[in-house]
Amino acid sequence: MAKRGAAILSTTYGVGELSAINGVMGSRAHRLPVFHLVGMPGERIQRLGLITHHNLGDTVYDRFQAISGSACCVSAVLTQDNCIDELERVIREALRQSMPAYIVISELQGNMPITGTPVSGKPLGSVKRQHSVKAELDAAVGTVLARLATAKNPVAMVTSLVSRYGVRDRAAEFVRRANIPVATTPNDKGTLDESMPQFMGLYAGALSGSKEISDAVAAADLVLDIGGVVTSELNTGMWTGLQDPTKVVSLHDNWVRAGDKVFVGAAIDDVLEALVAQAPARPEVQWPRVEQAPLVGAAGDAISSDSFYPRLQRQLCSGDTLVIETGTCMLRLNKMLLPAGVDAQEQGLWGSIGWATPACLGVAMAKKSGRTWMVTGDGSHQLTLNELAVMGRYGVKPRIFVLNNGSYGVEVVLSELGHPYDDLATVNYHLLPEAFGCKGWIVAKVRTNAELDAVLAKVASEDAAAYIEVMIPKEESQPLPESFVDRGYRLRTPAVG
Ligand SMILES: Cc1ncc(C[n+]2csc(CCOP(=O)(O)OP(=O)(O)O)c2C)c(N)n1
Ligand SMILES: [Mg+2]
Repeated sequence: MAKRGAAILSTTYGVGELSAINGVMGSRAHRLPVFHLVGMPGERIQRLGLITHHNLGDTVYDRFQAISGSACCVSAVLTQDNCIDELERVIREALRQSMPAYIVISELQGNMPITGTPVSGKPLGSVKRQHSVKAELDAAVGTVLARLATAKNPVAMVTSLVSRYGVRDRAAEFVRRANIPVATTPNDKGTLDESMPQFMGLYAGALSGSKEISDAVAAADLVLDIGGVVTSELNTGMWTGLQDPTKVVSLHDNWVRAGDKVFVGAAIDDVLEALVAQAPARPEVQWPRVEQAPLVGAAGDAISSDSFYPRLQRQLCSGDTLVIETGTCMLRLNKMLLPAGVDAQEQGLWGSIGWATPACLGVAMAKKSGRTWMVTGDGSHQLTLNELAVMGRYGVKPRIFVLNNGSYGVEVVLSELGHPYDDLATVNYHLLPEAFGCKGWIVAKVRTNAELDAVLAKVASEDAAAYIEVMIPKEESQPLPESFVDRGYRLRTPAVG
């Protein structure tokens, strides 16, 4: 997004905007500036007090503004008279905070001539998002450099916020030049090129990619958090990965924290630029490396997660994007090493299932080169699978894997077996592309490793969209130990006395 600009979402008054609010709130959680445009009854209707549809049969016309507005960091009701000023304010604020904006315009105002002279701006992708205060910036950078100079075992973590502010390459350049081992948390999968020599793998406390990675972070005397790691339970291995605050220096969007020192007015792009220029390279040191998982599973065996992911991993090439749905696949894919030049998109914090299928459509439409891959569970896919029709209509060519285990499998993992509400309706997913008018797609339903290998070879050799229904045994989803689940949900009250 950051280099290209921002997205606009237009929905219908009331019914449409309320349906969209989950997605808009997800964009807020993941710091994406989406402009949500909504119409409303015109002023003639309002002044006459007429009752309209998409409302409750009364004359409260602004009923939804507080609801939709709360998903956004800024909002405006546009009129022909205020729209130039208001749009400038709204655009500026949405970009500054990298969060959605809510814009309402009545059906009448939408057709009015604008008062004033429109400002000729820059493409959104090139607008400077935050401005620094020099004294604070210098002090922040000086503090980071001083902490780096005295650290014996620094590690870095780079979060997706750097992508939101268009400084992902700058952050990677800093890590490379300074030669600091770096990890990413589950929410930040795909932010870094995982082939970079300093990359250690996934960090999530006890649920890290390997014990070596969690040990390396535990042994660090400085954790340079570039972007502000989200400390939710799922992002920290049920809070086992929370850091001692005295060890952490965090670079946020426009502020820096080092222990009890806080610098405000230190924009992340300016901080990183200064660090790239000034941080000395550390000498060669050893750190853990995440390895490519081995190919397992005999040809005639039923596909399992263990056999599926390494095969998928070997299909990904530089320039590709992998869209990851919330569910069992996210737990697996977060640990999978992405090949050089492959990035990933996921919604780990907000975690609304059904996100990935339309996100895959969006990514496939936005990408100018490289392929878009998507892995989703069947339960998640059921929420939004109608977007396949839109993919077919616009001729985009995603490579989609629907993992059919007939269940909300990760719910079983996080609770217990035997709840009928975790079972799903039986759907013949592989028939959907045909039903939705998707032409020229590679479509298959695969049960064995040999069938999977055959269709992957076809996908690799053709420039075509693909939709693969992958049968995964339901029995794979087994509950985690109770003690572990309790730690996440804080179910147990500590014994008294
Ligand atoms: C909108 C929404 N509803 C419910 C949930 C809770 N939830 C998280 S994962 C999940 C199940 C996902 O099932 P599926 O996509 O089939 O993946 P599996 O784990 O079976 O591979 C559910 C219900 C959620 N995250 N979002
Ligand atoms: Mg499932």
